[in-house]
Amino acid sequence: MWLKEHKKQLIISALALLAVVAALVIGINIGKGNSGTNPSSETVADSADTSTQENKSETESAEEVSAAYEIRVVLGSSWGSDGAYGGTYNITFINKSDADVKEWKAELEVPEGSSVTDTWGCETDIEGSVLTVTATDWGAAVSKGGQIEVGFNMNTPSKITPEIAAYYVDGKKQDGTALAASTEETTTEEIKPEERPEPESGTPLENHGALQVEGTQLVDEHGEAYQLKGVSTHGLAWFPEYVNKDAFQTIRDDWGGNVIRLAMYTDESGGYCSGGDQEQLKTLIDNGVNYATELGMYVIIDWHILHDTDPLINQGEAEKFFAEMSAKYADYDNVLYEICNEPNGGATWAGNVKPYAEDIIPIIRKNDKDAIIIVGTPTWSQDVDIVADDPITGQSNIMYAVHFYAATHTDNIRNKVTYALDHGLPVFVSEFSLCDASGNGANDLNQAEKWFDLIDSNQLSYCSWSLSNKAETSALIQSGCSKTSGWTEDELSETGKWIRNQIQGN
Ligand code: IDC
Repeated sequence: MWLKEHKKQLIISALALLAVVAALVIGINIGKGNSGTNPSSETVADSADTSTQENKSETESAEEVSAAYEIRVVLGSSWGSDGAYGGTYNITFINKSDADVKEWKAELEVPEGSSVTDTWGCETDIEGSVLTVTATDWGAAVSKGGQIEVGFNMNTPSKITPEIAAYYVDGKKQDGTALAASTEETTTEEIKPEERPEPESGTPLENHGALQVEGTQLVDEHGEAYQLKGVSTHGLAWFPEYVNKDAFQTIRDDWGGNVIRLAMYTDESGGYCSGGDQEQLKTLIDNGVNYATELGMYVIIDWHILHDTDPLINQGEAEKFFAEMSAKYADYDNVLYEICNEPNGGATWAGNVKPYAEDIIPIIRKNDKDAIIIVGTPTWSQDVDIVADDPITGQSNIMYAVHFYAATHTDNIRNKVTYALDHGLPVFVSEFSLCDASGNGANDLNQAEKWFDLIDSNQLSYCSWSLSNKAETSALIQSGCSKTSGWTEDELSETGKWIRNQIQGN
């Protein structure tokens, strides 16, 4: 009885919360874009279509009012008090047209005196009360039917939900004025019924020992092809609570995973080279390595460059860090090093990443002769084809990172992987998710299946982003769930359920 009442209250609270979230969402829909009217994408929210319907004039046919683009701003977390508010704002751009978009920007109304402190996937500029947000890097191009979410943190004199005054797609101002509230959509594809795999007796490490690279294949101590399958943490500084032994054990015993990637941002807020507490971060790594070791799992120490674009920028710190890590874990057969998560921006293979790797690898090798070292590749670890034409020579047990976000990265990146493998380059999918490159937006499970065909047919190793309950699609745990281990299936996000199923081999 109590439970029933309690459940009812929970449902009421959840509904109230939803209403608040919906109220905080401001969107703008365009009646007719400049590039077609066919909203054929499965990734587009139904709620957006409903709002378009509401705003159509009676004489327009359904086809004519189909939105070509949708753009909306969501205020995520906010903090501060009277006179000084701070908030995280995410802007989702949905391309419902039948043509790819190369660039887009939005003008938002903000109170005078506002300032942006941090951005992802965009650049910002404030003049008076107009904040211009220009999508850049991974945020700029949105293929037809796709969507992207970029964002920024902003301080404002008062708490606001900014309105979009105007926006531009490929240089053309869009003339939409219809306002619509919409909520984040979720894809409701049926998840295959779970079937537990035959549990391995003994731990992964006991059974497979020190790993090596043979040709393009990761192999175990018996020379048998071996696939590492597991999850990446979110930024260690942001979600330290998931570095706990029970969490890793859940991944091992319930999910069937054998690897955990410890992602340590270098340049984001709280990053190792951007004011983060280095000792605390190293303690988290040490705890993570020890829990993994006690559980007989493999563990990747990830130098998570991202905002810093070029690994050369923090190379001095990286040298000290990897000297220390490799000395500490020299005798651990289960530790892998990932030396630069995602070079991007102007960082090229020949000019930046390769020279960096050629400096860092010998530093690790001085202490640890044979650990697997994963080298990031240019364009957010996508250009394995370029690397395949000019790999690092004279070293063994080197692999190269390829990362994908299934709703953004499709055939062209898979083709790069195939090219790389065909040219003898060992590839490791050290980070991926099913949604778009922002880590958010709708999952594209069709594309994810295609990726897994490629992964499994080549026995590629992989880690899914991210072991956290952040309110974003790529988080594996439901955002309402605060448990840090022992999650039931219901406590996993759509992504979490799908990945668990995948790792389990169903
Ligand atoms: C994202 C996180 C998000 C965080 C952001 C910070 O999901 O919560 O605010 O980083 O910049 C990557 C990166 C990875 C990104 C992820 C999603 O390696 O750090 O995490 N992504 O954007 N490459 C492609 C996508």
